[in-house]
This record gives sequence, structure tokens and C-alpha cells, in this order.
Amino acid sequence: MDLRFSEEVRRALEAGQPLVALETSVVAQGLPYPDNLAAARACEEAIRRAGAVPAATAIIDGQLCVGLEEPEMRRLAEGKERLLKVASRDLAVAMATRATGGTTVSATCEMAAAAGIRVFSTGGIGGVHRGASEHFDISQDIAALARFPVAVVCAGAKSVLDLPKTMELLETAGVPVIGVGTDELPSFYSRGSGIPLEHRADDVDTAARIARARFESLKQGGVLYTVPPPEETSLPRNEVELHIAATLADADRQGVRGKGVTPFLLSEMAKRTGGKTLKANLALLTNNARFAGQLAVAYARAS
Ligand code: PSU
Ligand code: MN
Repeated sequence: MDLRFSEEVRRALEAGQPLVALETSVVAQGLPYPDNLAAARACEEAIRRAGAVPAATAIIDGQLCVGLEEPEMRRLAEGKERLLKVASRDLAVAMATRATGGTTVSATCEMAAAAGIRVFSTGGIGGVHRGASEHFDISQDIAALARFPVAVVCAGAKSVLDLPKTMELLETAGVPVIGVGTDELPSFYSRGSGIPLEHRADDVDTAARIARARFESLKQGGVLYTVPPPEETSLPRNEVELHIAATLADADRQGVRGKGVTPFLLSEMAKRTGGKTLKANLALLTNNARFAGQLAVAYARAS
């Protein structure tokens, strides 16, 4: 794969330093400016403090970038031009048309794997949307998790999704889901979901050994680590549920479909909760980045 590395990432790869990939659809589509830029910086900072090197991925003028310079991240955050939401299947078109955009979980997994980066931090993965038995809206993220050997750290799937169906599909795809210090799937804005997890890791070394066994010994695909969002900003499940019902009804009424669904739900939820979901989103992004940094360091140590 023709990747363009930032100077910092290139050096880290050469020196065998631990790296953590970051997606940028959350910057280009998921969060409003300037919170998106602040969140990206806070994630990079958390990864550095943990002793690893951040590697945000994006498509800039058709180039597959791993590691962004400050003006490039700003360009994605400000959104003064048309920015694509680039999933795996959009990579070819984005390259050929010299487009610019943020990468989703699926594209980031693919680019990280190609770069040899084993750990990736995000907010929440995409999955099976509610009502999928009717409209079939299922994110490419699941297929990418199954395919690419990357440890993906998240706060669970977004609660706007159908979580039981998302968990079933992850099983079908053969993706292990590990609770980080928990037996229950977190649901992004809330610490729990009522869905029990079969596997947990209580320390970062155990988490790293799971990834190593899967990537190095078994030559299998990705691992999903689910970290409960920070207590202080997390929201009660019943409160979130009420807003989700209203937001989904709005999406339906306004005919929001396809790629637009996730960004619409995120911004509507923030409006309805007076910014509480936005605050929770920012806090969990940094929290996940911190754990991902620690995981990358432990993974390198375990070799
Ligand atoms: N979850 C968030 N914020 C986001 C996304 C998910 O809290 O911005 C983005 C991720 O990049 C994820 C994508 O990969 O949405 C999933 O989009 P879709 O449902 O269209 O596959
Ligand atoms: Mn979709």
C-alpha cells in the first residue's frame, strides 16, 4: 500500500517504537469544530504521555496518510472544503479522485495494518443499526475488524446501534470482544449495557498477550477492547435511551440514510442533551487513547 508517513511516524516505525493509530472521521464528521481539533490533540497527548507515538490516518489530496502534520489535522477539523467520510470501500475512489477526508474505523484498521501498527484507538465502532432487519444498515467496521490484525480500543459500540445484534455479528465474524476491567459491554455514553461479556482483561499485560496470540501465533484478525467511559461524564442508560428514541424518529422523518446516519445521530444527541453526550464523547476518546497508548507499550514489551 502506498502510504505517506509523517516524519515522526516514519522515525517511530524505523526505531520499533510503540505506535497508536487514530481515526479522523470523528474529526471530519463526528464532532463539531473546534471540539474536534481539541479532541484530536488531547488523544495525541494521552498517547504520548503513555510512552507511545500517535499516528492519525486520513486521505489528504488522494494520499493515504499515516501521521498528520498540524495544518492537515486543522484542515480536517475546520471543514472549509468538501471532506469525505472514507471507509475501506471508499479508499480507491478517494485516491483516484485526489479527494480529502477522514477515515472511519474500517479504513483506519486497513491502513494501520498495512503500516504495521498494531494498536488503534477510537470512540465507538460502527455496527448493526437498529431496524437493520428492514434496511440492512450494517457498518463495514465489523468486516474490517475481522480481517485486519489490529487491536481496536473503544468504549463499546454506540448505544444508538442495536447492541445485541452487533455483538452477535462480531461473534459470527470471529472477533473477540474483551472487557477492560469489566464483565459488561460498555455502551459509549454509559458504562454498562446489560450485555455480559465472555472475556475480560484486568491489566494491560494480559490485554497485550491476547493481541499477540491472535496476531503473531494464530495469524488471525483484529481484537476489540471495550473500555467503560469515565464515570464523571458518563450518562445513565435510561436517560440516553429516551434521547435515542427521539433522535431515531427524527432521522427517519428527515430521511437520513447511509453514511449520514452516524454523524446525524451524534450531533442530534448532543443537541438534545444540552451537550452532555458531546462532553462524554470527548472524555471517552481521551480515556481510550490513554489505554491504547499503554497497550501499545505493553505489546512492544511482550515481544
Ligand atoms: N462513533 C463515534 N463517532 C464517530 C464514529 C463512530 O462516536 O465519528 C465514526 C467512526 O469513524 C466509525 C464510523 O467507523 O463512524 C461508522 O460509520 P458507519 O456507521 O456509517 O459505518
Ligand atoms: Mn451504515
